[in-house]
Amino acid sequence: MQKQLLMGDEAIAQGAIDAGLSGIYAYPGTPSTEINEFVHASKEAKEKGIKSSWAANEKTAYESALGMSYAGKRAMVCMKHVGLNVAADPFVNSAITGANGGFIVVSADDPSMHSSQNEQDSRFFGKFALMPILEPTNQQEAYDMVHYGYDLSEKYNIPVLLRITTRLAHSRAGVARKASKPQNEGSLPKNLRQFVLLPAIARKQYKDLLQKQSGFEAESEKSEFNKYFDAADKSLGIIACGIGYNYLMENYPDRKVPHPVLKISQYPLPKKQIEKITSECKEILVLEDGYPMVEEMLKGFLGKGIKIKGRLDGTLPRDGELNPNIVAASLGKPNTKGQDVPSIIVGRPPSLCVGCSHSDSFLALNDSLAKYTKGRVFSDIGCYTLSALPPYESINSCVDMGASITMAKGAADAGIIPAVGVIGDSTFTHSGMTGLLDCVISKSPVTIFILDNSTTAMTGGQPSAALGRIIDICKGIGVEENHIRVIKPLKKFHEENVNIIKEELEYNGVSVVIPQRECIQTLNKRMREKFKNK
Ligand SMILES: Cc1ncc(C[n+]2csc(CCOP(=O)(O)OP(=O)(O)O)c2C)c(N)n1
Ligand code: SF4
Repeated sequence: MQKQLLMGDEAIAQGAIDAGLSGIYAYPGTPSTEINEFVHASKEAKEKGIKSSWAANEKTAYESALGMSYAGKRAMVCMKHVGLNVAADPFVNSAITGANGGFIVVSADDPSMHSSQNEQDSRFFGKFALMPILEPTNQQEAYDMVHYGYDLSEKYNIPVLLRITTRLAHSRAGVARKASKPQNEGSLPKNLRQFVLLPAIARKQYKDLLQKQSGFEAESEKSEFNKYFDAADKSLGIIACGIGYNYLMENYPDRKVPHPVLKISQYPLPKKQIEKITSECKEILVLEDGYPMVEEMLKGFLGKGIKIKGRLDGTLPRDGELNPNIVAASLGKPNTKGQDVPSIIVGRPPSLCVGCSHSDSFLALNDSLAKYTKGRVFSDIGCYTLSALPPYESINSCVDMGASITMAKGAADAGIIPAVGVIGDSTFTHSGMTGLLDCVISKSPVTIFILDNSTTAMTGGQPSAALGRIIDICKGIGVEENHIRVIKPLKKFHEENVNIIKEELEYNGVSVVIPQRECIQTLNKRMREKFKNK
């Protein structure tokens, strides 16, 4: 079959479609978003009746995928690395329930934080949950690993974590596809108590999970994805994990590395192969994109024995993503860095689009808060976070999805009044609703802005679960109807909006202000499509 040029994310999606996927669930987040988008847009997936859904958050996505696996079908859930924090409860527990139909969990890490609040390494989560982990080196492996991962998942009845990083997710390479597999017929778990984690059952299941570990290790030992390449110069041995192997090979265009190399793309670590390279070589260099997980494991607590080089001893930077140049420097090779960026190219700080509804909302909020001291606006994650920058400088926090409302509550409890929370519509249904309920229950004096632009703009305009529901949700949660105020964020309504906001800032209870105007990017897109179809 001819190769297809695919991004890492697309290779995973195509791999899943070809490997008999029945359902994929996701909440958008860079760099994972394109996996579900690809399945969503795939004609083939539609013809095969594959379910593809955007969930309200990563936890609900995870549990829906687990339910599909329970029914004996092959399932996938995708998220960015911080999404795995949100889904951590079902993630860790599902290692104990195990899977029925093949279940792959894709977590896309973002070392260097291109578009994230942190650069946590999902491999630690996989290790913590005692799950097998796959970490592709390139797009072809990403595709192949989905097929392999489903077989592994069904062989051991275990969810499998597929960990990728930004560069692999978003760069393209030729991918050869395999023959397409039919979907599973569907079957209930043989043991109907498998998913019932009552303590007595969970204790037994946990022992089963522990027993499976030797099997997982044996699979890693013989895995086609973990390879030992021998070489003459044993002064150094290189352990290269995931995309780190790609960066290493870019430094050897003839593919002849003078030192032994152990390529790792499947965990738990293959102990025998690790023993071989560490016993044969004088020093070890560990290349891993993310935290120094393997390096730490090899060093041990006391750091005695063979010299291990990597991120911990300064051979490689402790933070940020790897690249071929950084790897070259760690090998003592000349810097292959390209030409400097010409001075004519100036950096452009990110900013809200011209005409963005958030812009009018923040101008109104700023004017309403003018008589108070600064430091009262707790925000969240979305396009609106850009209001931290000039010319708005409106917000004072951005921690994790949903934290705006609850931080405002805590600050109000501490006496900061008025305390304002600012959250986007998608973020509100992701994890803001429960915080609002906390506010209502304790009658906190907070003013919550739910910026309703009818989409999940920051990640490219996926549908928002909040669409058309925000007012009813707020009412349902118990916010008083006369303190749910809808405004139109447009310059011509500025004075009117400022007055409404001021009234709510003065109210000694929970009030919600909902600026409602569609994101101009999705509006433009909708209009273009409308005219195209005319
Ligand atoms: C736990 C988690 N999941 C996903 C993301 C990626 N992400 C950042 S903001 C955002 C949603 C933004 O949508 P919305 O709240 O509607 O604000 P908008 O961008 O439309 O202004 C998403 C999905 C994230 N940062 N954290
Ligand atoms: S994409 Fe939409 S929400 Fe984001 S800055 Fe642009 S107009 Fe505003």
